[in-house]
Amino acid sequence: AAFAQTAETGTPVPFADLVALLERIFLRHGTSERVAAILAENCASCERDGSTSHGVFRIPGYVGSLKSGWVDGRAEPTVEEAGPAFLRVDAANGFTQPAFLAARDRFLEMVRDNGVAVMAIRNSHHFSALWPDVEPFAREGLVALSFVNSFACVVPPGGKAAVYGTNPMAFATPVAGGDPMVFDQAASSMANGDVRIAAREGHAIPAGSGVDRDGKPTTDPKAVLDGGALLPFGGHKGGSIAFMIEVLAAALTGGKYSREVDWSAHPGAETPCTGQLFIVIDPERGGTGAFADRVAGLIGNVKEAGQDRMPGERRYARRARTLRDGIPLAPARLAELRALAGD
Ligand code: NDP
Ligand code: PYC
Repeated sequence: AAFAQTAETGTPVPFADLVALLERIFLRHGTSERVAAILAENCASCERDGSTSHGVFRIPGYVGSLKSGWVDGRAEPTVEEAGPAFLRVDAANGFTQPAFLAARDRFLEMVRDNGVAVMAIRNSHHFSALWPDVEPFAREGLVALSFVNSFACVVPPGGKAAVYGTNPMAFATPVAGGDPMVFDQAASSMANGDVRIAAREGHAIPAGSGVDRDGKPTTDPKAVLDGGALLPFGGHKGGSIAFMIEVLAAALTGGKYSREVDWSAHPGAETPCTGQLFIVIDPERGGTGAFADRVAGLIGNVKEAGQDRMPGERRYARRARTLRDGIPLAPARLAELRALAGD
């Protein structure tokens, strides 16, 4: 993440061991085996790739939601065909990723048959990064876009009350001869997870990121979390993107708007229950026969022009390193995870 420091020191834990440890935590707190396996793989992948704001730091939040009864760790999603290229998925108050994966095979058939398809997921708790959802599509030769809304913690530009969530969007495209190009970014100045990490570690946040409870600019993460709010990135332009994501991920799917998320009766809950939209396109339907080469060419142009790093490259480099050397986890964090697993 842009702000949180990725831990590079600590006990190196092999990826498979981290997945197994997280799986035990989910199972111990009431999920089905399938849900535990999916969430453990997803969360360990975030930690592996250095997506620190959505790695193991989030495990107490997942547990809080499960323990408080806010989320159903055993939910059975339902998948409904709303047209030849439109799937509607009701996650039934469960986590989003198991609902998404339950529909994914049929969704891929729709994309192949029609050149494009939409998946609209509702009643779903997404508490992770989005890149794990979209990167695999690009590895299968497809272009993928996804949008999620979260919970009200972002004020519209010039506004006083939080209306939007941090509302991430992700884009993935195949690239000839290389890994997919994937960007995955919040519509806010920074992710709420990074604000929480800053508060925990006693760092200020960058000027212009957020406001306190009186609407005054602040660099104190605790003031943002305690009645304040984040700002959209890029002023009114980020505000419009946050708006679009509320429309696509909530109004269109039937999920809740970020400002409708009300977990006040579930102390400890942290996973917003909203919606997620996917739009996946088969780029071969463009008829150029050279799509992935063209994208590789564009990346070449961007790099020649002076951009030293494409989105996704940092993650891939860290993935290669941690798969070889293990994922460094601070001893206190590892102890906390083992305690949650009942080890
Ligand atoms: P960042 O600002 O850290 O990164 C955004 C994107 O920009 C990433 O693809 C990143 O690539 C890329 N990037 C970062 N720095 C550079 C650079 N110098 N040059 C080129 N590319 C760069 O992300 P955010 O803080 O906005 O979001 C962090 C995570 O939080 C995301 O994964 C998001 O999905 C998640 N999130 C989830 C929410 C939810 O409701 N589930 C809500 C809000 C956020 P790379 O990854 O390779 O560094
Ligand atoms: O980091 O902004 C965030 C976030 C919200 C929900 C999940 N992550």
